[in-house]
Amino acid sequence: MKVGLISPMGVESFYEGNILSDICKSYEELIEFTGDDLECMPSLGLLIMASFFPPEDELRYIEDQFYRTKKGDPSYFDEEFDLILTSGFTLQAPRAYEIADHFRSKGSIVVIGGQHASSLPEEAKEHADSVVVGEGEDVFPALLEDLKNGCLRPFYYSGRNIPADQLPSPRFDILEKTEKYNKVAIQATRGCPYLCEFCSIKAVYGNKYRKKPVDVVINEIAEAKKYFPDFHVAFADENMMVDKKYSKELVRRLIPLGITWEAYCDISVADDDELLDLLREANCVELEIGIETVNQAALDAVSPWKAKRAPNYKESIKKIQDHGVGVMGLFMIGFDQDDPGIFRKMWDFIRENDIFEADLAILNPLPGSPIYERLKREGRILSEDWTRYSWTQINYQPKLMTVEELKNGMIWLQKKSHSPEWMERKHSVLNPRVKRLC
Ligand code: B12
Ligand code: SF4
Repeated sequence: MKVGLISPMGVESFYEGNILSDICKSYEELIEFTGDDLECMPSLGLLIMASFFPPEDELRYIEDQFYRTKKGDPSYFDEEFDLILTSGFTLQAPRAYEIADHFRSKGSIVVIGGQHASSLPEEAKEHADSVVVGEGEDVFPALLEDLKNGCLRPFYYSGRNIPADQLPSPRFDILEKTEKYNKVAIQATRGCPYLCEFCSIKAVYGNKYRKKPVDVVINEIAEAKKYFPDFHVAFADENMMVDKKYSKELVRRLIPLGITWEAYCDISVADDDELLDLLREANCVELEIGIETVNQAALDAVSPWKAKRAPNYKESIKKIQDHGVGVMGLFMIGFDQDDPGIFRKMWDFIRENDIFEADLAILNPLPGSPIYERLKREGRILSEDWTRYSWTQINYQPKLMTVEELKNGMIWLQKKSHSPEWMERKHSVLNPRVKRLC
């Protein structure tokens, strides 16, 4: 069997209505504006599904964005496949559907899984022969068996969280053009014990926190390293440092690997001095931490756990950065408790705390999240065009400001956080302080 595993492209950074296109006029300008390159990494979900095929099957992993053309279809559209697997989060869904429709029309069987398909399986089914909801490892072997026997079912629902010591390792060996990736996703833990109203990961993973054996994670990193000339690990965990004992064991084992890496975690990482020392020693260059907002009333409403931690945000951020690890603060704006004063307050917080990097997002009601259900019930969803579902578009009716106020405030905030003065401060004061190692 010839199998195409196709990771669909997200959307371009420039298109009408997107706040970035109000600030920059080209991709090159955007890179100059942000001072950073856009992240590019292979789909871990597809690489894991690849591990279920027997050696006699021919597997071809295709990174859609590597084949994009200004006009017309990408060249791989001419190839023939018996089976197509595709995946993606919400922003990728429209492109995943185009790919699925194209290959179905040529007679391939198409299976879709991933974050968006797990959140809206009926929608995904319109473009696929079969949809996998939740953790693929749980049902994919049965799906392949059914396919062989000619009785593929329309939906496969994963009914459980697979114990982490039973998870197969991704097939990095099937990747092509690995020099084009600037990061590699590795997963050590799954799930998150908390519940934030805007988060959609429960649609796939539930909230049972699971940890892969440390040996397995280290082996996966060593295996992946063989294939990437430029190797930097971005852990794909929702919330990596929840279990401090496990984290310390893992981070200690990363030290001799001599790699650079980053991870998503919550602010409680600051509670453990020993862990912070290890992070620095293990070349952790950045921790992406969901701080969300400086508006305590908003946090109280959307994230009770984070609301309790908020009074200590300041000292926690300082402690992490004093250990030489940069904090990328993940922020969201547009909560029901946010009025037009929020933009100035956010900027003051970022500046006063010298946050190494600020990821400023417009609140987005992602399918699969509780906030999507609530705003839908309240009739406040303005668009379900999934190509708009990045942080740069407004897709719902805000409560204490107009859509225009939210948009203009975000543009102001983006300009502030990328201003030459702030960039200068980052280079002269922050960079040396966090000793960014990559
Ligand atoms: C790595 C990552 C990225 C990478 C993407 C890499 C890639 N090619 O996939 C990059 C950095 C590019 C990225 C970008 C963004 N991301 Co992101 N990202 C992640 C992250 C941290 C890890 C994804 C991952 O590898 N998970 C591990 C794998 C194993 O899980 P999985 O893909 O869900 O796969 C499992 C199942 O879904 C299923 N499965 C998946 N695919 C398939 C396919 C088949 C055929 C089958 C059978 C099963 C199956 O089985 C797998 C194993 O159980 C997640 C958070 C998370 N932990 O999931 C966010 C996440 C996916 N990202 C998210 C978002 C919002 C974004 C952005 C839109 C952020 C932004 N605001 O700009 C941007 C998009 C930019 C763009 N223009 O495209 C959201 C998506 C929510 C949603 N519903 O859309 C997530 C869930 C984070 C969150 N908590 O909100 N992201
Ligand atoms: S936003 Fe982060 S802390 Fe909140 S539920 Fe999602 S993964 Fe957990």
